Amino acid sequence: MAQFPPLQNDMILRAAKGKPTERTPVWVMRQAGRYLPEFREVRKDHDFFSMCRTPEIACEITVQPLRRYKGLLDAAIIFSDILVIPQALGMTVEMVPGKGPHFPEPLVEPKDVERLLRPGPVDIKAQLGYVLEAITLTRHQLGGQVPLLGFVGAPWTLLAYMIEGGGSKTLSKAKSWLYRYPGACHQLLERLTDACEAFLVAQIRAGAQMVQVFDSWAGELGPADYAEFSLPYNIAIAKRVKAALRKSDQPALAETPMAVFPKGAYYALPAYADSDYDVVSLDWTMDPVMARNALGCNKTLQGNLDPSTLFAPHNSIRERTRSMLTQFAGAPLHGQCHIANLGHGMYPDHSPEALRVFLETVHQVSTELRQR
Ligand code: 1CP
Repeated sequence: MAQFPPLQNDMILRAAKGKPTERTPVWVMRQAGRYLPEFREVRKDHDFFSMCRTPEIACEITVQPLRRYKGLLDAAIIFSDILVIPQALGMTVEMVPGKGPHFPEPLVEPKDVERLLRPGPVDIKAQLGYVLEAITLTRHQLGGQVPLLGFVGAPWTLLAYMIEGGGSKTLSKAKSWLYRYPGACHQLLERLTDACEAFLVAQIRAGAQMVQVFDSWAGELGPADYAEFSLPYNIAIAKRVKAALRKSDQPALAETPMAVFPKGAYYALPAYADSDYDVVSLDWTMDPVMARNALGCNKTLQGNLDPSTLFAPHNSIRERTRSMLTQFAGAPLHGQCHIANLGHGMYPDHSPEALRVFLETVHQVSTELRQR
């Protein structure tokens, strides 16, 4: 069992469990990435997935934003991608600079699922050991400054990429599969759920101190389709990860906070109230007061400043961040049970200085709000 340096700032972990914090902790989705010149400097000499597969490089990129925003970020998130799971299931995924992910051979018909489904559970450790190594290395490298987050893509979001073959405006291929081949979709979603469960358990055992399930395409499904093709799988992941850890030789790891980000699926919030997730991430279209009413007081909310706010003049970033914090600080929780974040990830054309303004404002305003 690895011995890691003692944690100096556990604010995010406390907030995730509903415990009081002296101010609102903050991290940002895609905090390591293309908006940072130091990321672009490393990226220009390397292929994206080779970077993910080299623990020293993944570690370096993970700590870049912590170095730049010294003392301002309350978590690191391991540099990797949600699409490493389709790769582990045997698919080829390339990252095209300036364009995004590309699958040269996406799933076209149900028999392609069988091609993926080799018998027996995917050997996550064999396939994705490089992510686990990167996590352990980074946890040591962080020296206990802040917690390290791990993640997976939700089964529905992964299925969408595997069928679309990349990003898409309408997801019409993935959605026509849902309607034409529901049986094959459920078979694939189950397979992905197994992989997500095994991968999250392995990430937590390797040193991840909180994990997030990114359901980035949740809002592309209407309420009934979400209830059939996404929600039950996401709910199962949290339940099964915690159960597996409880039964393991390190049962205390079952306390590791879990977050879910059902982007765009505001109608799904009440269903997560009774789930095993500790944290529900909100995108910027969701109203914090409405979300609190939907989820009740036993979940921590995360989010949700519109990322485009970072293109506004600095004073406007400050005002909008203050307004967001004030909404989350409404009764009955007085600003507790909130982790500040953007409502989605950083964009490549964001200015690093705009992010600094957001982070500093969260520190300053949330400290003030606690003193009221
Ligand atoms: O700081 C961090 O967050 C770094 C780690 C990280 C994470 C959590 C990366 C690095 N990707 C992700 C998750 C991820 N990847 C999601 C879920 C979050 C979200 O919705 O943004 C998704 C949907 C992906 C798929 C993906 N990978 C996209 C989106 C494409 C689309 O359909 O719009 C893109 C552009 C990537 C590439 C990628 N992943 C990460 C980085 C830094 C990059 C840029 C790669 C490059 O340099 O070309």
